[in-house]
Amino acid sequence: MKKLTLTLAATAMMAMPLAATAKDSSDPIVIPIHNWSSQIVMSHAVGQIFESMGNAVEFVTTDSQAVYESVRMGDVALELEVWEGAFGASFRAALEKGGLHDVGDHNAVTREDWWYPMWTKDACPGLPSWEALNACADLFKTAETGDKGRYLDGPVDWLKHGKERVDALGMDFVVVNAGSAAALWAEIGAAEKDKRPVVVFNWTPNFAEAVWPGEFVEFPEWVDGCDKDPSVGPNPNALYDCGNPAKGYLKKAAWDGMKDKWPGAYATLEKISFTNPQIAEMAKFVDIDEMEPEEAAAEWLANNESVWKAWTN
Ligand code: TMO
Repeated sequence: MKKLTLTLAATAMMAMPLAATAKDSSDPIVIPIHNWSSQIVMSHAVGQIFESMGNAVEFVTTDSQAVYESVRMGDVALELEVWEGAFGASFRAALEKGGLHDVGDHNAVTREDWWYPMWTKDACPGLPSWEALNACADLFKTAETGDKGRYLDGPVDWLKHGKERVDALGMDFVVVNAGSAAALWAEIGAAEKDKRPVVVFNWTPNFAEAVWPGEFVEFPEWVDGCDKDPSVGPNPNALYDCGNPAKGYLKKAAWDGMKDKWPGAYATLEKISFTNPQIAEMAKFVDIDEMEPEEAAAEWLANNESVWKAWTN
């Protein structure tokens, strides 16, 4: 019996193409998941691609800043959405320490910043300039914010530094952090009925652009070092006195050990590249169509076989 098994195994090995000699580990590839829809759906889509190649995959929900430390240590294998605006600083810090590397950019241009639906501009026609927004601060007053305007920022772990920016630029706004991405969409949705002016954190690519036409507020242009060197940006004594990059990158990152442990999956990761419309659609499946992320990922893969199958050879 034992002999027969060995013979079968040997036969199977001989039938394998030479290129498959470096085989992926059977340990699960651990993929981190965060708190916005495109990242969750994309992570499941890539997990399902890896599974189609015979790999085991596990998902773990992690903080979106601390994850760079987790990738560096190999606790998770990769990160699929490194947004320049929100995570560039944590990514760069982890790169300097070593243990993770840049696996290239998606074919996408990203922006994350203060944003308003178009009806807000009807009430404050000087927009999109930040000075015009500030002159209209009265329009955004709420009971909670007193005589200052309300700005609903993203959840705290996205580290948008809204409060620091308000201080650095001397703005008449109070920054409130949303508890979740869903709270941002609820704020816009609630304002829509009576076209109440609102300004909230938003980003692109995202489903929101197809639902609510809108614009980003134009702050002083991002300059490298604006988050590290007070002399950079218009206020010589403050950090965060610039907008986020208007043409930010969206990168993939991997643990340095991934290449040797799962060479097949790593080769696919190198080729993976999603576009702005593809990423926006992933978010839409969850935020508009109310699919579960796994289901949304499967739907996306079923509709786009020619896109992702090319990444697996
Ligand atoms: C990290 N995000 C895309 C939500 O700005």
